[in-house]
Amino acid sequence: MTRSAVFSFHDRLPDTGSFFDDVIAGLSLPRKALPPKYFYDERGCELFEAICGTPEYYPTRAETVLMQERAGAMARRLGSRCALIEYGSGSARKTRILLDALAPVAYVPIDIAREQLKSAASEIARDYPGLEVAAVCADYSRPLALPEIDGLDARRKIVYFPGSTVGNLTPAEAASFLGNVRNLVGPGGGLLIGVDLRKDAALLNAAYNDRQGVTAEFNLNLLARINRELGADFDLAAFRHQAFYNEPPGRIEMHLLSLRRQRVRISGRAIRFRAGETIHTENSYKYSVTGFQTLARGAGFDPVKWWTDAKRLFAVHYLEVQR
Ligand code: AVI
Repeated sequence: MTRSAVFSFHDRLPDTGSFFDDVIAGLSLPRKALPPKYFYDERGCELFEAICGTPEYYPTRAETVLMQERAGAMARRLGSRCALIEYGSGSARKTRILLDALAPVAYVPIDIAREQLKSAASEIARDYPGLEVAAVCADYSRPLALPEIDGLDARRKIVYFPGSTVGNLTPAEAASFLGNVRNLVGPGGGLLIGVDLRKDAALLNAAYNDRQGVTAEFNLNLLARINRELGADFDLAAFRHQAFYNEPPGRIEMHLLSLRRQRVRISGRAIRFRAGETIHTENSYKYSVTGFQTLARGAGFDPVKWWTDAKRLFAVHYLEVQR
């Protein structure tokens, strides 16, 4: 008997009104900033995929090799017959390595990028017959409720959060995010999370300033998106990509630098820029193993096990809810 794909799609994304409000609020701050979650429109997703393939951007390759080498050991730690919930599933390439080793009963991918989520999740449903796939389009930086699918409540829940996206939150935001995850998975639940490690500044600076300029285009696409979706008139040639490692807090900062004094209109609102002023578009925090474990403990998780690659570029941590 062939088993058919079980696939459902749950749309929980706020409307574009919140995009406009967030953009105006961010650009009205004394130090202008925009939330990095808005990078990921269709073009942004394509550009992020391209970043992952640049010679300089090591995290994706390091994490993929780590998953290929250690997925069996990870699956043994996580235990079988669980429900796997993935945050920021994107193209879900690393997920397949984990799904092959873990064989969960349900897979709940959650992402803000609707089209990419739809296609990646439906392909997984097709390729893993018998696996219940319930995709949720949502902003997982806020608390969320899981879709009501058969038997989910009774299953041990494991959240998978690869890609070091936790690094795009400040440590305080990361602590509150981990607290939300702890509440979602509940007692007995776990979290498998990919975290980029601290390392030499030269390697980090190169990773966010690739020679082909893909990261620059990814950063500038945020302004292009605001032009497209909110009817703004950003002149992309009047802004430049900037990324650097800020050693004391241990984070890469990405900015868009205004090359001249200028005024931009966004749906009738005027925003002024000084020459040399920046919009802070992203932080990417890097954590030592102990630094991340301390953060996790503070959010109610026990660190159980961690794995790294041969070059010690990247770590995957497995955490369980404290008893
Ligand atoms: C998604 N996130 C973990 C990436 C990072 O490395 O912080 C986003 C990125 N920004 C520039 N390059 C990649």
